[in-house]
Amino acid sequence: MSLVVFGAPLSPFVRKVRLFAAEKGFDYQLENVNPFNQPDWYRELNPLRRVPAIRDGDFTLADSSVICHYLEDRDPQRAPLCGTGAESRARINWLEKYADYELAPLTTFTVFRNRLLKPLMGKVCDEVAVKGAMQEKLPEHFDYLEKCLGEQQWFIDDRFSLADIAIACQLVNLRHGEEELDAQRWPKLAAHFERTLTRPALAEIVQGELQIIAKIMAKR
Ligand SMILES: N[C@@H](CCC(=O)N[C@@H](CS)C(=O)NCC(=O)O)C(=O)O
Repeated sequence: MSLVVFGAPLSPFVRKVRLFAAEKGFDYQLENVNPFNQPDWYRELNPLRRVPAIRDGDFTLADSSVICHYLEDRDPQRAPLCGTGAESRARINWLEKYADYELAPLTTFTVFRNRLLKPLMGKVCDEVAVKGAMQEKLPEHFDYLEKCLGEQQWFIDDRFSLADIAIACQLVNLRHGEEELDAQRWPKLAAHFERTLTRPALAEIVQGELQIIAKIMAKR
């Protein structure tokens, strides 16, 4: 498989695809595309101009969820990450959507964007929005996820899946935005995050991201 992932490493959706590919054992190459300053050719890969997109041979595809499900369908037997059986698949899809559409607007598009991206673009961090996300909006989502996890190590059928990947990818952006999940209030979810971070593929990806952030900070 000659897989190319297009996107910026600090995007949680790009991270999701990279981690998914790595966990399935697919080699891939990351080609940097800045979501806020894209080359014209990128429109061919995604008319919505969002990252990530992939090229697999002659085939191109956009959207992290669509891409992950495509990679699963390419080789369903190899390290299955999207569940086996209708119920498991549906529950994994639900939590993936939950991460992408309920967590991301807060963890990534509010906390991470305000704390890291806006200052880089010469804009002012909206601390009121960050505090609102952390104190008023995210707690109900963390309560829900804490309950979903229960006594399991992994969200669905106690097997590592795309649900774990999607949720952890959002929490990485929260951490990049210098905020943390309160481990006293949500101990199971916090332990799940730490457990996911010890997976070699994610540890390597996050290490690379921290180096990028350190370089950006040094230039400021
Ligand atoms: N549903 C999409 C969301 C992708 C997304 O929003 N990516 C952001 C970067 S984190 C982006 O490209 N933003 C640029 C824009 O919206 O113009 C996916 O899962 O791939």
